[in-house]
Amino acid sequence: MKMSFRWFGSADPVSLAYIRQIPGVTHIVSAIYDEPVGAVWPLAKIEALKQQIEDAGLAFELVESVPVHEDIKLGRDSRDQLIANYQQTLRHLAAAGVQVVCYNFMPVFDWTRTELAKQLPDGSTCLAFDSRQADSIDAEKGISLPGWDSSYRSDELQGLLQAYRQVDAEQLWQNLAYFLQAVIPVAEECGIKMAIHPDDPPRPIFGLPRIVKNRDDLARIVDLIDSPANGLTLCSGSLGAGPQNNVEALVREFGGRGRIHFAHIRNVKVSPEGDFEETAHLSTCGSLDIAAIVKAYHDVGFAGYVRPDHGRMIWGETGKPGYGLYDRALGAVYINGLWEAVDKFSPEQQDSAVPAAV
Ligand code: DNO
Ligand code: MN
Repeated sequence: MKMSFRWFGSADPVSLAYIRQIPGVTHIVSAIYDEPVGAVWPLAKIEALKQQIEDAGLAFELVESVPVHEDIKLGRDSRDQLIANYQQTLRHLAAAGVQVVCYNFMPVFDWTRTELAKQLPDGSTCLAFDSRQADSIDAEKGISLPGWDSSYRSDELQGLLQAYRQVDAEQLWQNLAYFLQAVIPVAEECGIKMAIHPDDPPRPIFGLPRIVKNRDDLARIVDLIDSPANGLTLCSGSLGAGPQNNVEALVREFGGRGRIHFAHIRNVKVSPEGDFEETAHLSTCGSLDIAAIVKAYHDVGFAGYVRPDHGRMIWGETGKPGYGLYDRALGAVYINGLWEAVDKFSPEQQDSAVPAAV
């Protein structure tokens, strides 16, 4: 298991120098943030990013995310050119030594929350989702939820929502298959592993379809193209917010098949309706048994990348909600601690510690 930490580039208030001080964090996961969605990421920019990360004593082998243009998800005519650009970006990333590319196929909205700073009893704040509040929003009358509606002008947003009226879940599946059929052979050729991130939360939202929500969806995706290059980012917090999902079982099934390339590990406290708040990573703080999840990764021989996903805001920290330094650092150290214990005291290690009989 290789421990990584997300870094949003030079504008990130969390510096590489600080990330380097977190014990056991060896890798940075980042992206090129100043290219428009759909453009080819220039090799020179990727190499400059890699250099900056390596100068800080860390490694750059994974990207989150190379965003998929809405025209690809919508199946518009322009998709072939956009897919060709995506392929070229993958070639450039591979040339710079990138191994894993995380992406998602969520229409219009990436992760969605109804609150970005919900107060927890200990005084920290976290990201939270209330399904009744989300469902009461009529997206076509305009959306005012925190955090994510800023990337579109309202006429653009309305245009997109209208276009998606023609795209139901089955059509979205067809469009994902079309994308993967073009992209996976290129990924195979240049040695990149693609890793789709699940929908967050794992349910349809604002009338838009979502197709990466549960075990059957993940199985359908990996079976679309049976290649190790067609893999998963298994996000415990996203999938775990679906009361139908058993994250430990998902790790065993898809990790056992060698199809998890990137593990996002975080905890959530979930209600039976699927409302949730993001808690500290510790198992006792949320609904997920993080120790059992880490053990499942160990049991399947997981050798891929992991990162603590979102964290709370603690100790007076301000900045990008979910992406402060302190709670994510605690998460990284906790996960590493679980891994060390599981690894050290696993039956295989015990066996190898016993001197061979003479
Ligand atoms: C949520 C986060 C997301 C994720 C993107 C991947 O769990 O991990 O921001 O990075 O959806 O494309
Ligand atoms: Mn995630």
